[in-house]
Amino acid sequence: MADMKDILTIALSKGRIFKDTAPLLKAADIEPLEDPETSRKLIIDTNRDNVKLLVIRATDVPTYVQHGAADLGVVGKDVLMEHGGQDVYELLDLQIARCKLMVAGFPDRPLPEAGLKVATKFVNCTRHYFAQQGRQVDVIKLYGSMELAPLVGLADCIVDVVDTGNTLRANGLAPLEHMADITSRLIVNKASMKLKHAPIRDLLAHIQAAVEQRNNA
Ligand code: PRT
Ligand code: MG
Repeated sequence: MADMKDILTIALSKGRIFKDTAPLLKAADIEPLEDPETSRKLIIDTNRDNVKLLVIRATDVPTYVQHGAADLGVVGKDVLMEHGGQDVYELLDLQIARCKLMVAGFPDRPLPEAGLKVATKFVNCTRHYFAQQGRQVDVIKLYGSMELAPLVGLADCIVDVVDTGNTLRANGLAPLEHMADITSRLIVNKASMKLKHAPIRDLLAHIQAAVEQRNNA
């Protein structure tokens, strides 16, 4: 039985992040004993006595790591920026789940100079981006399907992550302004980094090697 102080918990979300993280974990000799995509378990044991996976919503990952409920996490930079990253260190850019944070709207309609209404789940990022440019905006918080907001007059534009742009196009929208390039990051709780330094360093070295090997392949 592994000593509790040597147990590492890694928080991550199902879907694209798990899919792209699994090969990196495997290269670090970490394999889940159950498939998180189909299992109803929220804590997944791995082949390693001292490593467990917490499978949670993408937006909750920084919160678990901030409070030390998970030692480590894998999270999109978009979600991390929106959270603020309190009490976590960003250890490594895993260069997975690549996308862009963008302002999007109607391709043929310029955005109003004043009274711009922006619908998004990224309210902090959005306020920061427009404030930096001295543009006044009304930010409308949504939890999903942002593309609908301009179509029904709820907002002039949206702020969302875009990959292929197919979802925007399918709704008659287009990217208008590029805010940030996004990839997923390995993050760690600041206290864990001190208390569990050796196993975290070891894990980091293996994952880093896996990222480099994949990039050179
Ligand atoms: O889905 P859920 O509400 O649980 O949470 P989530 O959407 O935050 O999680 P998830 O798993 O969908 O995304 C996790 C992370 O993947 C995000 O935080 C991003 O960093 C990253 N990522 C990469 C993306 C995309 N690509 C992406 N395309 N996240 C979301 N999308 C959305 C996009 O907004 C659009 O609605 O997927 C849809 C398809 O995109 P297009 O441009 O290819 O049409
Ligand atoms: Mg999603």
